[in-house]
Amino acid sequence: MIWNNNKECMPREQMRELQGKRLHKIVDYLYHNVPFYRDKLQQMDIKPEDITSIDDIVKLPFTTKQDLRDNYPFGLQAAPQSEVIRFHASSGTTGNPTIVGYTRKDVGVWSECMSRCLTAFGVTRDDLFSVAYGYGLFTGGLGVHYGVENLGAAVLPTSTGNTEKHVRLLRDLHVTGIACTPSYALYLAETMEKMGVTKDMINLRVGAFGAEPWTENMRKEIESRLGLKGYNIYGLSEIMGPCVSYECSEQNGSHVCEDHFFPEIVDPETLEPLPYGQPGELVFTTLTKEGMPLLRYRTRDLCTLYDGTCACGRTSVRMGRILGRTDDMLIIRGINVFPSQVESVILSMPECAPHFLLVVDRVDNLDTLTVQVEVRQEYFAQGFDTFEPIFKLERELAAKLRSVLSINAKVQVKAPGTLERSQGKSKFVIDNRILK
Ligand code: DLL
Repeated sequence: MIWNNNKECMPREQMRELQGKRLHKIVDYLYHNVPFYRDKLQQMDIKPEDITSIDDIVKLPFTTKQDLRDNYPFGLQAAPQSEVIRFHASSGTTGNPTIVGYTRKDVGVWSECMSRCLTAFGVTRDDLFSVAYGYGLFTGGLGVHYGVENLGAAVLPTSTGNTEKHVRLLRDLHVTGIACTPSYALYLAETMEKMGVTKDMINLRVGAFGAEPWTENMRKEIESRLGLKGYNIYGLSEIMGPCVSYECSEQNGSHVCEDHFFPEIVDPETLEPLPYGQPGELVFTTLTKEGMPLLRYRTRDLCTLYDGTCACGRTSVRMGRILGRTDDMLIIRGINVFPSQVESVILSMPECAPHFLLVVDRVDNLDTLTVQVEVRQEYFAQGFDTFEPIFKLERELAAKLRSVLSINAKVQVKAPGTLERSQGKSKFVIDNRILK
């Protein structure tokens, strides 16, 4: 099913024309309302009338997270305060958080795009949808909430926390859909198992998972433990929130809401645009936003874009899975390591549960990597409480990690349930080097 046939299946030429018109308008709007952009454009000798087609996007300046921090809190806001009806803030581990203001029209566009996502996942007015992303400054909770309501399905605003109560509600209210982080979905499955609630006792059939990287193996695991079909949803607060792109029934990449968010891939070093099919840093320009529009915002997410009509009928550009982030890439003894590489090795071993932690340290001026991973309950029950099978698993895992990462990692296999669980985004890395 398609929510907005006109936009989601628009012929490519027509879409590019629409994007070009919208780009001109947004550049003009920023030029007249945001001194930061006016200064940048003037320095580059660009006037709004120079931007006449979407191809002109390459002439425009990039925007970085640092620009948002430097202009904290309202420096990049284009709409007057009286027009803003909501604020969200992105979680920043360092420095100021990013404050994003939305006008009434922005919230409407957001709900529209969220309804596109949910419809692509097969959600209808007959569904009861539990929104278990955090409600609050994070965009996950309220963002999905408004989309469910806009579509006409019923929303159960469970948010995070009190997972046992959540399980009881899923069972008693015959909840059919759920939105949460993939790691929370696994935590929910664990809680259900502890409570003796099997997947046959609940009615979940569709899951909207995102806000953090996840893999095909995690998808299989969540689907089999919760008895649903899991779909990817991607987004970021600076651009809107959840809804920037979404999978369809083909699950062959995530369709970008391109009439609102124009995607590009650039080389993160040279910032040169890269063609479809080549991985690089994902960059977005908001084409219709009023509150805080951004030109060529560098997401720091690494991925690949694909064009071509999808078998589902949508014509929009698709994003591959997020391969990593330019800023969560660890450099360990000079070698680039992405947590997602470690995850894929761990998930390829049947004995390992999808719960792991990378601990990076510096001992005698030498970087060390320790990978802690939990063993699955069923293996633990079969003798993993003795040392020998644990040592064997540690050796096997270390050898596999060495062949994939080209560095030696120390592996520590842990008992089930011992690594800390997160209800929001998971923390996969502790880098003790930063503290020294
Ligand atoms: O995480 C918005 C969101 C909420 C998306 C709920 C999906 C569902 P931020 O907190 O600003 O916004 O974090 C954005 O999270 O740049 C990615 O690195 C990561 N991310 C989001 N969705 C995915 C995904 C929300 N599906 C940052 N796969 C982004 C991988 C994701 N990473």
